[in-house]
Amino acid sequence: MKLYGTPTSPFARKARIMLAEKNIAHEFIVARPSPPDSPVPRFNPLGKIPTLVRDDGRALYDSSVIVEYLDTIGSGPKLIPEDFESRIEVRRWEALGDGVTEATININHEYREPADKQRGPEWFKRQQLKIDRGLAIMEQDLGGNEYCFGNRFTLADLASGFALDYLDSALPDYEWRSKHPALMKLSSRLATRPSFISTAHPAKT
Ligand SMILES: N[C@@H](CCC(=O)N[C@@H](CS)C(=O)NCC(=O)O)C(=O)O
Repeated sequence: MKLYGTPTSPFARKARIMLAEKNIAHEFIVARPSPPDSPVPRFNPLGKIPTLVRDDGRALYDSSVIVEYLDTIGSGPKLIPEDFESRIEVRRWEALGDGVTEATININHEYREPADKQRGPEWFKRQQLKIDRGLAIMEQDLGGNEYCFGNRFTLADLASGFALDYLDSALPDYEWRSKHPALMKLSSRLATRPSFISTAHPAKT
């Protein structure tokens, strides 16, 4: 199978961490979604990464569908629980990680616009609040536990981890650690996992 994405895309990284956790052989095709000659829209009408192309040629998107597919076909412990209530709870964590990441992307992209073209402070504040409130709930729900859900690594940890790492990478001045000691510890623990190490965002030069 082939995963289309870029080394800096947070949502592609989410899928790549899952591929690594589940020991799934694949080809990582580096492709940006937006250039006119991008191969991505051929497989994904939405023109977004990650896009997974299965060996039978069928394409899957978005990251949420991709991680469920990979969790089911890969080896090792399941990262999305079977039990309904547990699955819904892990999916809620995933939604939090995805939502914090979307707000981070929005702010990061807007900063790249010329100052006179940027949306106003109210817009920035709204995005910032999504991150602030998202992290506050993650901190509260993690509490003193080692894992976001249950007693082992799941998609809930994966989702929190990719969101926090992208926040560090995209908005390095956003200081979240002092107010979120549980998330800080979680992030440090996740940073030692081979799946997080092998997919880490490239260092900025
Ligand atoms: N909800 C999507 C979000 C994916 C996404 O926003 N990907 C970005 C790169 S990180 C992208 O492809 N942006 C190009 C576009 O939106 O046209 C998912 O979970 O896969």
